[in-house]
Amino acid sequence: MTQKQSHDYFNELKDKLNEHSYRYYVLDQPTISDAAYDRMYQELKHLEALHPEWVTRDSPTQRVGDKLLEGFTQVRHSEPMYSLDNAFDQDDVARFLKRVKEQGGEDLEFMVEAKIDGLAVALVYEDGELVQGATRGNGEVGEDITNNLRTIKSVPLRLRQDQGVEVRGEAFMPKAVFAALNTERDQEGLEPFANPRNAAAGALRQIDPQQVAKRQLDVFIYGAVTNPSFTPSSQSEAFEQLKELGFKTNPYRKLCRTEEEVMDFLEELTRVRHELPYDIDGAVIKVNDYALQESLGFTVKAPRWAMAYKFPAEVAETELLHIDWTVGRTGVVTPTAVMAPVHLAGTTVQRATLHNVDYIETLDLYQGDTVAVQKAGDIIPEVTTVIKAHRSSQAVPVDIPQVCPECHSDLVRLHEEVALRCINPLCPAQALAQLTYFVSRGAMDIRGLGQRVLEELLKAGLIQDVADLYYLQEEDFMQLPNTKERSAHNLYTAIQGSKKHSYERLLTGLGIRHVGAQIALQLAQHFPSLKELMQAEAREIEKIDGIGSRISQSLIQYFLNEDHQRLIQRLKEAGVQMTYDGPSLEELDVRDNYFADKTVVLTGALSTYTRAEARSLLENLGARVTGSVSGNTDILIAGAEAGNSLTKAKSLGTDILTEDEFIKLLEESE
Ligand code: 3BD
Repeated sequence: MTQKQSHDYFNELKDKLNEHSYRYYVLDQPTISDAAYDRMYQELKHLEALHPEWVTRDSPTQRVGDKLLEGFTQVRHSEPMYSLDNAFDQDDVARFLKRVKEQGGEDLEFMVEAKIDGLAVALVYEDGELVQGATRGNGEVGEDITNNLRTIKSVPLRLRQDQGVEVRGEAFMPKAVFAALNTERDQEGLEPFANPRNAAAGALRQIDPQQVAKRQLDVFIYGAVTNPSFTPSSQSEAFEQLKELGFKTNPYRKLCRTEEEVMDFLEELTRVRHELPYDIDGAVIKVNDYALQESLGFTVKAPRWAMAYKFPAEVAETELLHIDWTVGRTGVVTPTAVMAPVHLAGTTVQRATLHNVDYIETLDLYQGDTVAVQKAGDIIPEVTTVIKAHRSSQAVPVDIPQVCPECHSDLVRLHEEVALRCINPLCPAQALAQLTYFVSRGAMDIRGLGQRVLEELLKAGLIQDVADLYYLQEEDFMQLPNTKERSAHNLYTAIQGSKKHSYERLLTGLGIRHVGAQIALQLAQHFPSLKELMQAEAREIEKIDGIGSRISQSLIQYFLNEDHQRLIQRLKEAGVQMTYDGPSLEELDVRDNYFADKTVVLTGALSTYTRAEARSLLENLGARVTGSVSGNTDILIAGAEAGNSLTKAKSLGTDILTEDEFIKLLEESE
């Protein structure tokens, strides 16, 4: 083949791949096998490696780009992305339909669309090529997340016609992907995401597209900014044209002519919502005709021609069978209601949180009660009320345990606490919870060592406490079920590697009451070694800004305990670092930076750093980062969509920094 022929062949291959990718990811109707697709993809990659000059931005191999070093930049939308007024019941919907009909006449049409519970995004195409992708932001200004949106397989990198258009849609994480992700996070000892929406939001904020690609997001496009080459005259026509251009649109939509049709479709969506492979949280009802839309116009924030209908929270009633009491890391014993299985919001539910003893008393819960359960944030079921009318006259209140369900030692209820606590330091249930916490990201950060492995290690008698981890050999892991040489090696290396962390991580991992990661860091900055901290007197500890007797007493109690002393000794003998190696207080103070000794609150969405990163940078500069604005706050750092905190800071006259100002000051402080 000549160079020319082979380049033509390459282009044909690329076109074919794009077509199959479209059939697979957009239409959901593949016409070749995955294996055949993969062979073509590999061939394309091979040719691109031989001819780097042939690689174009719209090649299917170019979805995952480089990490962003500078964080996201802001972009102004060519036309604002409006909000929607909410309807919470059918009456609200009926009023909306009536109001619109008064202006548009009785026989106007409504497009009713499933409302995808994801994140609103905008995609800009020039000459058929994707050039920008952004978040909605505040509707006027969003963040440029082009490289992240390019990883979504149903986002066309090139349109089926070479034209310019800006479209709007909703990016989301399919339920199945979400479930798998949370299982994985659980095994790694990470907090699960509350719902697919949060998981998708977390994914789109990543600065590394490779990480985003792993999250397998998807998108539905529901609108576009009209321009001379994109001129639908109605929402139904817009959908047709969007499909022709190669966009994925949600099939759950219906053109309705009467109020009855609208209500019927809302009911249909309510019925099918849990069978859909993605979350919807309601419906959007839009006037179909664009000319009529225009004459109805907008309020300051929302179109007068559209309305969002929100599904009511689902409630189910079932019978309480018994209460499961589980012991956490700190010995707190939490109650879970075990109930007769009941169908709720798409899943069968038989367990629901009862929070704590106080909550049970407030509910006034009796054995065998009929209870109402609801999903909080639509994920974790919660018992919300007791149906007292169904209670039998002989019923008795539920039992509150006197002894730990695991180790049978007496439970205590410390004054002013809503929780019951097991205070036996040798309680095995506490041991697992404590180990899980010790290896978690915020503490010793031992990757790969999740709850499952810890459980097996405990069961095999290979460990009892956190110090034992450091005495494990590779062979020990190979005794565990399904553990091969390679993973045994990885676990061993990860544990050994964690020895050399600066000691605030160890201090966090010990799980001393009231001593979380931030307090541990402050303590480590003042006491350069664990030894010095252990010898410190309460009044020395309390000299630290923000640390009072509650924390100092907790530390002193902890270190007085001989079991704890032995544990620390064994950690030390195993070679776990017991000193601080971050910047010293002197270094922090000498720098005399803007943030030193200031009390800072972070609010709104930052685009350059995660909250945790910003917090850690500030703390390294000697600032104290707190959760809410008060008279003690020196500085508020306000990211996008800062809400109440910003209003409050303004009213208090607190110094307010924008994200840009914050970054500039950070750079000057380095
Ligand atoms: C969906 C606005 C209009 C074009 C304004 C009528 C508020 C999120 O499936 N149509 C949809 C969906 C959302 C929409 C419009 N059609 N706006 C729509 C929408 N099928 N979810 N939204 N949005 C998108 C929002 N997002 C974050 C914060 C505040 N508002």
